[in-house]
Amino acid sequence: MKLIVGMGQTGFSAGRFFARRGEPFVAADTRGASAPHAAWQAAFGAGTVFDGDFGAGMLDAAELRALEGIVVSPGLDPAVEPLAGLLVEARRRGIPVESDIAVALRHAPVPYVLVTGSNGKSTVTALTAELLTAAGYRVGIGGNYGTPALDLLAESLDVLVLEVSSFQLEACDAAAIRARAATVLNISADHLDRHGSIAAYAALKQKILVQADTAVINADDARVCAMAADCEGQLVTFSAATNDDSLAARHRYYLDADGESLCRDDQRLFAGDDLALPGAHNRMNALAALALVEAVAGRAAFDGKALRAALAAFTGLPHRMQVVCRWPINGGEVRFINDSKATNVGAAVAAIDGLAVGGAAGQVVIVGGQAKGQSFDELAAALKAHALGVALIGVDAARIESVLASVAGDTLPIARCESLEAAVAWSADQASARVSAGRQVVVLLSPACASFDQFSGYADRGEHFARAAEAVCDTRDVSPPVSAEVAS
Ligand code: UMA
Ligand code: ADP
Repeated sequence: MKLIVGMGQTGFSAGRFFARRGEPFVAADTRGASAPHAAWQAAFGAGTVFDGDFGAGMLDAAELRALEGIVVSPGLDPAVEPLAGLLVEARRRGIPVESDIAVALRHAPVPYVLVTGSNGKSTVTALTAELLTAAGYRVGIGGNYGTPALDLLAESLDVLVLEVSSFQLEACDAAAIRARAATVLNISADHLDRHGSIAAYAALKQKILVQADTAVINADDARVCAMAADCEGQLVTFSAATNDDSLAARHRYYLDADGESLCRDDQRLFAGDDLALPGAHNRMNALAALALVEAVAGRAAFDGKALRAALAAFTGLPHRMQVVCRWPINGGEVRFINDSKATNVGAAVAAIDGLAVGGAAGQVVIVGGQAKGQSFDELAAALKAHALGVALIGVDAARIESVLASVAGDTLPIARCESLEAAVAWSADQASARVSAGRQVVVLLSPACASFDQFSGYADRGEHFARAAEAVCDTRDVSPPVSAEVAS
């Protein structure tokens, strides 16, 4: 008997996995009556939901006497009651507790590639999967992004490419992870409210590198470089600095001196124009993806036309630096850019700095939401350097405002807004006042925070932003929305 804790996407995928294997299971959820019991029973039948109260006492219940393992969902903090008590008691009784990723990797019938980091995970996961598909592989893509990992095990595939989160790596033993290739893209503060310190957070991410056949290391990130010493497989590095050999890597991926071309060892693989993804951070993401692809498919995969075409066709994922609409005004233009997926300070700073070098005359930035225990010093510095105005939303707006006020004083217009719609309207006014002939001002949603205080997730937040921006553009008589375009 298995106990599945949490009736979210992960819990359902675990239920399907055990059902396929004919293993008995029950599910429990800390949300009581608001958990999706009916949907669960419809999917798996009566008797698959634990009836009693959630907590350590569950382990004495008759239906859980023969319990062999617990699969715990990533959204639940293992240090917070009532889960904490259950886990302590499970460990005392020697009952294994695993995340879905741990179970999936143990049962994976094909090699797997793992991608983690603070920012760029989904982009690198998706790009790697696209490139491997172009190289002729049947690729299963999922994990923290898209399809839960256990669902992929039901498909006929050649390789899995999985994004993994720090939450999924908590109940996952490093000794059980043997990736064909793995990367930690970067480490900046995120989820510190749950992990306590950046060191603890980085240690979780490091787990995927230790036994990987190929560990793909960001040579420009000191916290990632520090992980290289514990890697047992071969090292491959990527870097914006030309061909730096400080880690004595097997191969080095880097940007040429112009900062555009994608190079490997002593060769230029692709020109900047071959890559549709905009921005300096995405060149780093592309280098990481190429290194992962080589680890699976070999160097020869870069030779044909298919891979070049796939690289050129990949314009990025929704809610990441996506141009929503344009408002021509005063001979110039206000552009609305949706970067709702910037759920931490590192991602928002990359967006703000990237726009500043990208030719926009200025930016009005919408930030805020749930702070997740982050420091906002770096964000305030980037906003002070590059923003024309800042609209604050969400439950932790006051915290951000006080850091911003201490860094920028009264030099920067700041507005506390009740809603995202109000923030868009204020930002549009600020931006339009700064537009002049031939110049472009951006209204950027790059919140640096989680969205759950006001939205069901980053996608919901991004859609609200897009609707509000389009309404502004429409009522102010502009060109139609450019939904698929990506910011440059
Ligand atoms: N919850 C309870 N009690 C329970 C179970 C869940 O209160 O018993 C709450 C959680 O606290 C959380 C919500 O329900 O607020 C969802 O939790 P879950 O673990 O059931 O989540 P899933 O629906 O299974 O989605 C998870 C990932 N969510 C989280 O880690 C919070 C999804 O990543 C992932 O796509 C999905 O599994 C499939 O693998 C989302 C995410 O926000 C996109 N991830 C974080 C991030 O990217 O920063 C880590
Ligand atoms: P993740 O899955 O890690 O959240 P995404 O690919 O979804 O990463 O991108 C999330 C946000 O991070 C986006 O706002 C994007 O612009 C930004 N971003 C993407 N790659 C990087 C990177 N390498 N460094 C910093 N920020 C990045």
